[in-house]
Amino acid sequence: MPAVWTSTSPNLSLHGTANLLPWFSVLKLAQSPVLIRSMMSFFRSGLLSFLGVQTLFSAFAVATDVDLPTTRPNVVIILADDLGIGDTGCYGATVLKTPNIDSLAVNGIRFTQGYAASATCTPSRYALMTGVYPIRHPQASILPGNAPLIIKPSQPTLPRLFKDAGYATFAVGKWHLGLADGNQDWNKEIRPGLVDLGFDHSFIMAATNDRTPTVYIEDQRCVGLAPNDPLMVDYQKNFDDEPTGKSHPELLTKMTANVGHVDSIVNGIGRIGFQKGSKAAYWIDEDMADTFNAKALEYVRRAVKGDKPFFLYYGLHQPHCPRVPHPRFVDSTPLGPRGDVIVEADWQVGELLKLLHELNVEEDTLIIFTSDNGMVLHDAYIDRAVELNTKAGHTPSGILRGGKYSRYDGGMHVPFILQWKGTVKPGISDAVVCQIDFLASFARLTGQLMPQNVDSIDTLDAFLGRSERGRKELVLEAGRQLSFRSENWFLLPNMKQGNAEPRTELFDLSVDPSQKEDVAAKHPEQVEQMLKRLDEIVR
Ligand SMILES: [Ca+2]
Repeated sequence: MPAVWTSTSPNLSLHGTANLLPWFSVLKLAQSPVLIRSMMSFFRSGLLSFLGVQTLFSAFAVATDVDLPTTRPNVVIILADDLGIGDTGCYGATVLKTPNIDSLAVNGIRFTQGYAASATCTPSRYALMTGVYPIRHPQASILPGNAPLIIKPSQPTLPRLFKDAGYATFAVGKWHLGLADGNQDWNKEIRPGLVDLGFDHSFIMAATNDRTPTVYIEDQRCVGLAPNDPLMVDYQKNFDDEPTGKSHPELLTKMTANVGHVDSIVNGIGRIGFQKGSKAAYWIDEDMADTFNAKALEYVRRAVKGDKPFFLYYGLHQPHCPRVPHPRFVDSTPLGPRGDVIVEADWQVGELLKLLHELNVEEDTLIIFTSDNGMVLHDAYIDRAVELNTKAGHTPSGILRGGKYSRYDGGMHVPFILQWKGTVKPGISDAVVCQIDFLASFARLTGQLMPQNVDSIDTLDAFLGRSERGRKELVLEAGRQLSFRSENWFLLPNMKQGNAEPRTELFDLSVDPSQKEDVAAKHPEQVEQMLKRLDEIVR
């Protein structure tokens, strides 16, 4: 790694305020032979006369790279919802076939130590989009569908970064970071929305597929509403005479739940939250994969025709519940609906890859496939996931302990693959990488200034397979409770189990990746040092 990056390594400060490379550091570090060579090369390139001061400033960061291509790649982030590390063939699944996701691993880098920042949707996505630990935001918890947007338009965001770098920016699929101010009239323009965070265009669901409003939202407006039958959403009380899962269980014709999900009924399935009006606009779960994919492919076609690189954020809705595949994927696995929707998601990935190939932009496109948190089998709806997975011997968390909602490693340790054909050499990396670092890493890749006041750090070299050194320290979260990984140590402060006194657990992942043996009592100094460091980071 060039000295200029180690000397200012934000690894040393996860608060991230030191992420910006100041002028004096540039001058001081210009003594580095690597930087001097890079600067000479840059000056010789003759580009300098075309660039303003700010671009020159950014260029110093870029100039530290030895081999990065001069053109900026398209960037696609595909984020599955609740997909475990053991749910894809390339990470060891045998019952479940995911040839398209596996092809990304064959042609790219498969990370064995890849992380979401949290074990649940909203906080995980907050970290990915903003580069800030979700524990710093009081509302970064699983949000209702009518929650206000929890990202400030003034914050650095991933789409804003790409937009500032001259990209066309698109979002498709699951959002779940809130919209507008919390008092939204869903029949009017929804602002602030994704356009205010840097997305040129978007086609999303507001929250999750088990929450109202169950309509698609395109460019800040709900799709297909009837002007004379306004859409209304409420998370406190029902609307008069509207059937609910509780009052009319006979209308739950497709799926029932044994925990909650008994408010408004849509497509024979109970949801969380009440809604009324514009029923023709409600989504049909079976068609959701086709709908999102059509839009994602349309955006890619449109972008490739233009003269800008593009950034596509694609939030897959699978395998989050309710799991309702299109009929052509039903019974495609022995795992029931959960397995079938993963095969459906893999098909979506395949269609996107096919289009990039057809458009001859594969080598111009950096693709990341990952998941927003670990796996969950039974998540309220009754779809036999536990029974069928056990019977087939499928282990969606692989060898990891825990899954969605859990502070153990399986809560946030997820599939994580990066493909950039022609530039990134295929392989397997054990570097610790996290979605929170997309912001700083892509800032460097696209020659932008490092964002300030974020926890995101530049791990671009690890993402591109040029270094086995990823994050030294990573704060993780589940339900506002923290876990802390430092090198191969994994700390869980104040674990509470049953009526026992809370205690701190410590695991050594280098010898115990399944977190079977708590070694806190054996290593009190390590515990103390990590508790102190964690406090320094998040205080
Ligand atoms: Ca999720």
